Amino acid sequence: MPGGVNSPVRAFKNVNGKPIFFKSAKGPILVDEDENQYIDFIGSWGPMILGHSNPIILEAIKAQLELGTSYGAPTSLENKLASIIKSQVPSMEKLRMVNSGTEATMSCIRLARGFTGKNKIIKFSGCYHGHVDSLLVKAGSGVSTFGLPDSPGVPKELAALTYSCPYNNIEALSDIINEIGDDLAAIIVEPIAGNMGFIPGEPQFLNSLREFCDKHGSLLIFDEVMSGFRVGLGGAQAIYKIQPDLTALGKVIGGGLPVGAFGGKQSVMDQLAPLGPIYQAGTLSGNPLAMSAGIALIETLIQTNPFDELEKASSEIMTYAKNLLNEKGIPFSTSSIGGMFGFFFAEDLPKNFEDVVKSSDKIFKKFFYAALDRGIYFAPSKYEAGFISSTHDRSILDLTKNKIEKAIKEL
Ligand code: HOZ
Repeated sequence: MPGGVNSPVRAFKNVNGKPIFFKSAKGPILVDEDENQYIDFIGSWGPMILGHSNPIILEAIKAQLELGTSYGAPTSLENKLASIIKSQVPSMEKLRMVNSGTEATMSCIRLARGFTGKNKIIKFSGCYHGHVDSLLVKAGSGVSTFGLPDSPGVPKELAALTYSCPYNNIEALSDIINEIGDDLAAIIVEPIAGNMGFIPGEPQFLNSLREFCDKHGSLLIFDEVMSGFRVGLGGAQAIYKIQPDLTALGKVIGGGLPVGAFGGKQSVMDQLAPLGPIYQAGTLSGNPLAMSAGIALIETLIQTNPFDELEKASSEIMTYAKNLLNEKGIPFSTSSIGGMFGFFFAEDLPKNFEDVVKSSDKIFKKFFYAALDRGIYFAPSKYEAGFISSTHDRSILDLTKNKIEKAIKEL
């Protein structure tokens, strides 16, 4: 496999390391092939919000396993998961299941173009929406980690239809919208960005997206693949009280199995085949194992609503680190919302991709390895977010603080 991996960031190339191969996981702990244990702050990049191998999710998967693993035909499970999602994210009046976040954003873009009859889209530098051709323009995550903002293989003619704008910058956005004129199909944004580190959108900025889209007859797409059911039950859109026209989901809604979903206004969604002319399909879409895992996870989240506790837990750890680092004169900033958090080696919290680039790579790498050597597993890139789970209990938090203190002493 190229780089030894099936997805670039996990190769550790950017931090001059080698990928770790894992063989098992339980609660907050990952175990590698050499029996080393790590306290996990990646959580499979989001889905493990209730910890690894959660018994409720395992039971749901086991029960479905006996009944068959894929029918390529409708099931009541798909309807159940769709209804549960809609009950928490009401802007998704209708939705469709797919197999990944990339598929979800890709389908949103096609639907927006087909519905509006327009071609151009705006995305924000450092936001990453999966490896979709139209969206690999100034993208975040692995694309930034490896300095490949505009991937070869994406035809220039297609990339030319994607306009990139700095995040949290209303003036720059307004200029681009004026330049595009009448041909803007959609604005796509991570309302809480998790692919240039963790950067929440500013409320004024996100509100301006809604206003611009309404004024220009364009669709507003919220990519909540990371933030959906991670920052709160209703995702970022509930926190900011903004209704997008379309939403892309993934990660948490599959309970650790491969799932994505996209949905929004009924008038838009009804343009999809077989009701309408815009095509989108998938053999494993709505896969019953994945649906069962997703239902079990989201029902548990609704019952337990762990988001305040998760936010307190990550901010306790990060504030502890900040105080120790600041005592040593090392600038550090951090923020958390629900089960997501981020940290930067910079005095002030970055507001956009350009700010993140300026934060120290050198100290990030040193800190990353000092923590990893003590069994703390943070994302191996400053362009990624952190994730915590409800199994990171008091003893795990104390152990993490203890290890972080030792790691910081070494810096
Ligand atoms: N693009 C993912 C995080 N932003 C990483 C996926 C992976 O390596 O699993």
